Amino acid sequence: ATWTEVWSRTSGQLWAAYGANGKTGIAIPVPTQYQNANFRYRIRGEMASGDYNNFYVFIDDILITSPTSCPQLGAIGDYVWKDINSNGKQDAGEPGIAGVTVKLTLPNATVQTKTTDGNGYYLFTGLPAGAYTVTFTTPTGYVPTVSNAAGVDDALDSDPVNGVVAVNLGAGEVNKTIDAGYKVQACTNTVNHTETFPNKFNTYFTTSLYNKTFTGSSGTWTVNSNAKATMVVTTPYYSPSTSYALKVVNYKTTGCGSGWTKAVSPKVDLSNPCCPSELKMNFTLWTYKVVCNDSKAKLEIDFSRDNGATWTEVWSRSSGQLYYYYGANNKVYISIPVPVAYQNANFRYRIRGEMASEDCNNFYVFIDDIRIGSPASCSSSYTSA
Ligand SMILES: [Ca+2]
Ligand SMILES: [Ca+2]
Ligand SMILES: [Ca+2]
Ligand SMILES: [Ca+2]
Repeated sequence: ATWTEVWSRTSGQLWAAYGANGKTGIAIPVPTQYQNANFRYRIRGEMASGDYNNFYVFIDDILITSPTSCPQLGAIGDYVWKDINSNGKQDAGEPGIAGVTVKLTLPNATVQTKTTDGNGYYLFTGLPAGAYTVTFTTPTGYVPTVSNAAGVDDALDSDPVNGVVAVNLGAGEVNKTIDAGYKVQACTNTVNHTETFPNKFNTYFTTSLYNKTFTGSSGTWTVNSNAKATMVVTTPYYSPSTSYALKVVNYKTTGCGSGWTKAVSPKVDLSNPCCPSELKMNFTLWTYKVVCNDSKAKLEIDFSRDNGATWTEVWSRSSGQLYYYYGANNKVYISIPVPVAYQNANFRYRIRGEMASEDCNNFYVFIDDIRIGSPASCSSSYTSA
């Protein structure tokens, strides 16, 4: 598209230098910007309007050569890896990451692009001495590990700061210490839960909950009807050491010798937590008029796989214990471990209450903030979705 003139002679100059039908060899330097690059050349002739002699050029031997003082060329590379233990060091067993885009800005501001190979390697070659910039593109699902970690050899560390490394390359230098480490980003799954309360929900409480707003760890919800209340909870990202409010349950048993009254939760989806071990459910719990002293009156919380066919008791208190620990109309916060069998799986839980025959006081439980969290000691070697 754009041509640069490198040699031009008039016909008088041509005649003076070569004569008619003269055969000669001429040397024309290749311009600097076309050295070490692909280029084309063209030959153009023009005849004056008053002169009808013919004009021929025949070229039969083109040589492209290099001077003996050619600059020594170097290279910059060479590795992008998965820093599983997040220490900023290339440790044994930590694999390379393929397909990562790496850009090299040359001293003349032009940019070259490479992609890491199947083993995480890249290499820019044919580089004269000068000031370069290497820019790494963070691969999807990863975040950068610590840069230039203290005490780690430069040959084994991660170099980019905000994705960029400045490199001063000497003549003929091959620098393979420009490496980048990444760790797996926390999972980014969100889940919406909707819960509708049963009719006459508010009548279970001495103070109506109508129009009351409650705040959980992941948002707020409002009781928007006297008859029913709907809550939508969007969980935050599943990641270690965070928790989220899940649903609301109310529970009531009343009357003498009422036997078990059950409340069963919707299915709880834990099929894709980042850190499935040591999950706990935390309940905020109100009790009302727990005055029964008969041990036959009690409250239980059970877990089951998602079909609810087989229940496992995980928490049980008699009314005497409830009263002893929490008193009447109290608000408490309890933590119940999710059984191992239900971690990383779908499950339901149920709350059951039983009233003794000789005690006719009412018995209520209201749970408004259920959280499923992971411990802060979660391993960093979990994998993303
Ligand atoms: Ca490491
Ligand atoms: Ca370094
Ligand atoms: Ca390095
Ligand atoms: Ca390296």
